[in-house]
Amino acid sequence: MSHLSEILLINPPSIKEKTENIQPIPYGLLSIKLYLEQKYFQADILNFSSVTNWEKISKKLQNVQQYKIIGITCYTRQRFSVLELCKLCKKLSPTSKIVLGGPHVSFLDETYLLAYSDIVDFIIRGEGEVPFHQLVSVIINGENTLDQIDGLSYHSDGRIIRNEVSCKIAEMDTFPIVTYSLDDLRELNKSQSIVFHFDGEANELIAPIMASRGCNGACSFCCNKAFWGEQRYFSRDKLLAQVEHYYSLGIRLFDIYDDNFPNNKDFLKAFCTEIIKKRLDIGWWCSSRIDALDEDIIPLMKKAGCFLISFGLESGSQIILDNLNKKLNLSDHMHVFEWVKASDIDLRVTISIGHCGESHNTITETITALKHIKPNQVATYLLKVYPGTPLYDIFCKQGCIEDKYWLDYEKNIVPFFTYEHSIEDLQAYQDMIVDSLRQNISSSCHDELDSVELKLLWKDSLQ
Ligand code: B12
Ligand code: SF4
Repeated sequence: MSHLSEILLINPPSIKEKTENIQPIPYGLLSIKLYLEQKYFQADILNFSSVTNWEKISKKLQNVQQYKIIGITCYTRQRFSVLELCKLCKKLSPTSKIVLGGPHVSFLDETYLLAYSDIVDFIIRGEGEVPFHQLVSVIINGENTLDQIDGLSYHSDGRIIRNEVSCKIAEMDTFPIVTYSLDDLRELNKSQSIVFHFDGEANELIAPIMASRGCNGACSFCCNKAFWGEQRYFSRDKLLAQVEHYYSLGIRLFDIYDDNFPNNKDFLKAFCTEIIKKRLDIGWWCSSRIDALDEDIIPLMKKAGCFLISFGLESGSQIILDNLNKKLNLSDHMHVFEWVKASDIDLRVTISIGHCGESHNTITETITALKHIKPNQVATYLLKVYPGTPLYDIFCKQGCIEDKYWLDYEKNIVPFFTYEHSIEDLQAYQDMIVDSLRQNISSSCHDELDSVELKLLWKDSLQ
């Protein structure tokens, strides 16, 4: 006899924000569902990423009363729709407990719990699998107590209680291998960003895989360090099992979601060697810090199917790199780009515009660096401020923002870092970069007004 699930996990829409939610079933939400299954709890997932009106969502939530716990992912970009969804769920099922998790609410838990005490019951800060399972055990089985749950924030006698986060040390291999169904992969692959990166191969299905969480960097605009802590890897065999699962379904292309996949050289070497030994005919791309790669490993990565590496260059100016706490000397690592190109791996760099100290001169340095590096792809963004980042703290201290900003439906989706420059200045800097590359651009893609992706061709005559 099948048992009705008492746990619902929801990927929110982006109706209020009027943006595209490019995550049809976020990797993290799927990981939580699969982790619960390991612990013998069944959870249903509702994916509202492409739903554009609340009537449809209400209809899909008709049976919501059956769920004792409703968990919703909250990234900054969907924060208003998440609140609308909480209101709707509480209206339809007042006794269900609503739990939020994800990088936005993890750093604004008190703000949200105080402002929305009627519709948000719990917030889990940071990594979700273990604490969500602990919470489910308390609510459904009456096991343990709330104060034993890592990283849980909740109401108690008119106060907000914030439990310490300690489960970051959970062994990665205790988590499940995340595998999407073919239908979900098809949905995921509609994302503009994926189509752009994989170009001609866009007809083939691409699967996201992950070897690690966290990053050894601590850049000022990124919440990674505060969110995940030190970088932790799955075992090589666990990653291989993920690849081989998809391989057996005919999938040959992989998007490695890690922030700095190559950081652990032994892991990378062992992974590439196994792919080659097993003759898995796959293609994959990954992100890397510039200081994570050495000359020997890059040809091995190529042999194992790596066709693109994306580097968070951010700027060609050492002053800016120091200001944003990149913790590397660019001139010491410029040869990495040469090694990548020499191995016939496509080179992508991302540039963020508007850090402390940005000026006409630093932008000129960035342009000079780009012309020297000659990447195949460049993505430029105007710097935005996300909660949980050192940049956000600077913005707060300067009185440019306060936590309640995020609750105001009238406010811009995510604020630009306008501490030193206006948005117009930042756009002018972005135009400077794009204009300087104009004759090398083979195609471009404007994800939004503030972000431009370029594919570049470098002919000898233009060098
Ligand atoms: C892959 C990725 C992308 C892909 C998305 C592909 C896809 N279709 O999903 C691409 C490249 C397209 C992308 C784009 C962007 N991204 Co992105 N991306 C990531 C990345 C590297 C991995 C996401 C992931 O799957 N993580 C792994 C899973 C396991 O983690 P998770 O989803 O966070 O889930 C865990 C917890 O959050 C928590 N949790 C999550 N949901 C829930 C729900 C409940 C109920 C509970 C209890 C817990 C919980 O538990 C989960 C398991 O531990 C993260 C950085 C990172 N390392 O996480 C950035 C990240 C998510 N991206 C970010 C940003 C800012 C962007 C962009 C806006 C960047 C830009 N300038 O354009 C765009 C816009 C996206 C959009 N339109 O919405 C930020 C989000 C910050 C924020 N506060 O929201 C992150 C965190 C990077 C960072 N450190 O700043 N991104
Ligand atoms: S290197 Fe990338 S992922 Fe790591 S802290 Fe810096 S921006 Fe974040």
